[in-house]
Amino acid sequence: MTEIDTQDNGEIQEGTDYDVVVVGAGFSGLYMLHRLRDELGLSVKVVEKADDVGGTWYWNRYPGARCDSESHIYCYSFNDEILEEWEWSERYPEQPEVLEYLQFVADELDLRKDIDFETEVTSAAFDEEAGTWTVSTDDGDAVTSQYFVTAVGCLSEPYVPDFEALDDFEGEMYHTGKWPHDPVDFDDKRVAVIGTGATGIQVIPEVAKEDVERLTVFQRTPNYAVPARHRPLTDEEWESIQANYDEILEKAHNSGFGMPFETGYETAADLTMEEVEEALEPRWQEGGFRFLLAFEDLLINEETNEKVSEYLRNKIRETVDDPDLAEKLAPEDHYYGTKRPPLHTDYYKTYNEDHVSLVDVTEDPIERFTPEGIQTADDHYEFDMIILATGFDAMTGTLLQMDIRGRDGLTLDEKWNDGPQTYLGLALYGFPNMFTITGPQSPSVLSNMPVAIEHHVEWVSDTIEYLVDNDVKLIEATRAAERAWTTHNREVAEQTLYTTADSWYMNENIPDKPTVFTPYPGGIDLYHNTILEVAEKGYEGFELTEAVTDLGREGDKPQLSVMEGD
Ligand code: NA7
Repeated sequence: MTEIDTQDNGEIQEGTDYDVVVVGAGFSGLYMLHRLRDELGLSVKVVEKADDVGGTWYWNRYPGARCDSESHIYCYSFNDEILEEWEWSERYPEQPEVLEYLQFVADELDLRKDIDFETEVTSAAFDEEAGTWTVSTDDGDAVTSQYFVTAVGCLSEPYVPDFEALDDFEGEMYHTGKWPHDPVDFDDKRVAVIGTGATGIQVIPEVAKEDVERLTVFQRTPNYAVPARHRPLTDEEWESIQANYDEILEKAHNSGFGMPFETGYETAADLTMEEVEEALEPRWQEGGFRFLLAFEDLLINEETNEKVSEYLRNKIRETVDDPDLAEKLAPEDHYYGTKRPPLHTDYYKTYNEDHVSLVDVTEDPIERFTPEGIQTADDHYEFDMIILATGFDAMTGTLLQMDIRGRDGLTLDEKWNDGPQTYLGLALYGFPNMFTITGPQSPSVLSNMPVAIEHHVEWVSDTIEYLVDNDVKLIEATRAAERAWTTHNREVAEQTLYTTADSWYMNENIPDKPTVFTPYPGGIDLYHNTILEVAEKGYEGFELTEAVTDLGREGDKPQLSVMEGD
């Protein structure tokens, strides 16, 4: 155990170095620190791998990296001064602007002094006798705390497919999720991009615009992308946002996706294709996620979805000059919105450029990397640079990296062997006093993230306040509540079209990961009411323990991966 400098913190709870250790200094970790330290007066240590705040927005610096939520709602709502002082410049914030915003918040709230940067959590273990967490870091230190909060984001563990001889490639190779901080020079280079998810769709047009000799895109599955219609925000727009900010944010916080947009029609099932086009066209012209909300049953009704998907395929056919290429870019394998729906700026048009080409790896698979480039079944392609836009070990990847151990030394890895099991996506049976901000089985990636984050951070800090006020030492989800939530999550997902797609929502992008729908698909409004109700009912589904000695009850040991129906 190392010496802890406690000068900057408030009173330390007897027996631990900190009241709370938080992992991560992105949107969640920063707000968690502020709530716990400045509003509850607790001693908090935040541990962050990067050398600055920002989380996702620290790492994802690739050309074209931009948030698909509109800037005025991709922000904190809890602080009026921050809302008034910060002015977004464009409709969607680009990565540097979001990063700057989070740096601004960190400065305004004086958060940096309680963050250990360039420090990685290597393990977190619950000590049953003491009823505390011991959090170890890669610098050899370890600290104890009463509560352990993960604020690690949902897309923080870059995924690199196991391509044969990947390391043989002698040119430059970058993963979009770990993009260099120094400028990357594209001039006269032969560049490959592997992957056409939301990231590939952002990076491809930007790289094509650079002075590259040629750009070759390796596509496994095409994606439906809707135009972002990105542009600077005018003074009038910003004034109107400011004048109505409270109402806008309240609407976002009480909506299904965390966005203040109106839904359109109930269904497209009984509409002709012409009527569907008429309904969709204004939303297409307006751009952005309003398109998703044109029909309320988009994600539960195959007939509606097929019409919307066909509309989108037709848009691709209208834009791409080469009809064969257009068909390759038009998805037929999944329904629109069942994979994360990307927004784009000039994505499809980019394929009309002479120096841009597509390799469909379902027809011509990648066999291996070579020192000069990529060998497919049919061809050898030479490159100076390969960009991997191959996604993330989403939602559970970063949590599983950390060697988290609960009661009886049960590891998270063992517990989630058959897929994540949580109570409300916030807490785990067998892991007392641990909370997961935007954890698996919470709405997280199916919503505008800052909204989901604020709901969680506020719930966790209100809960800790309740525990402190009521002299409760330990809180733990019951096994029954966890099972019920896991079953509920699965049952709600099965009522939707989400489960029909091979997506990262289903963990399908990572070989050997159990196929299970991971975020909570019931809507952020419904979900938020549920967690508030749980608290109002005296933390229904949780066991609250006043003395640490009550812990470790005989016959109530955490079980390995028990799913309902196993
Ligand atoms: P995604 O959405 O997981 O996309 C990854 C892409 O990489 C996708 O097109 C994959 O094809 C492709 N991929 C993955 N493995 C391979 C192999 N082995 N060969 C060829 N192509 C491959 O990640 P993104 O970074 O685009 O987006 C993640 C989220 O970050 C995004 O939704 C935003 O919320 C921010 P596939 O579709 O699986 O066939």
